[in-house]
Amino acid sequence: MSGQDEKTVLLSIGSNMGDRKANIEFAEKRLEECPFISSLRKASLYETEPVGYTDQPDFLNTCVSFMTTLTPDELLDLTSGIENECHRKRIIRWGPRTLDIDIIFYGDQQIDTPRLTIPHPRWKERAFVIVPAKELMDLDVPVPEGSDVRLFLSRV
Ligand code: X6L
Ligand code: MG
Ligand code: MG
Repeated sequence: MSGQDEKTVLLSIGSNMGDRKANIEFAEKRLEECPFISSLRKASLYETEPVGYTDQPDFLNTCVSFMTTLTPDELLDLTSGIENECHRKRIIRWGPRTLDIDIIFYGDQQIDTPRLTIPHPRWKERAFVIVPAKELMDLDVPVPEGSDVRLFLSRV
């Protein structure tokens, strides 16, 4: 497990079922205690209206960034495992969920495999991703070409 190369990762986290704040804090704690993750930073929590499928409760959304030696696939296994620990059930597409963790950036890499598309293909359209991401994306953080978060803030 875990290669040598350290990458800066940005995750989007959302919850709109159960104790939303506790679910997000659970995810942050799980990430923080992973031995292959360091320098974790948390954005503020934002209450947001549902997008995509609107007949569901409001979300709490945030982002976290950290350094990791996990590969993208290992990171996806970790985040899916945390979603499952939080009793995520996949019933309705885009429907309510206790916990959703999406990988937005993995360094400046563009990844397209059956399991993973990074950068997340629709992050630029979503205020609930951009606004918290903006709190964490410093000038010196490497991101994929065309993916400078700060350039998209004016649209939301
Ligand atoms: C047309 C068709 C326009 C579909 C937009 C947008 C679908 C976003 C899915 C869309 C479309 C999504 C969250 C959410 C979801 C969240 C808030 C999704 C997946 N996740 N709304 N809706 N926060 N506020 O985390 O992002 S479902
Ligand atoms: Mg999502
Ligand atoms: Mg997801």
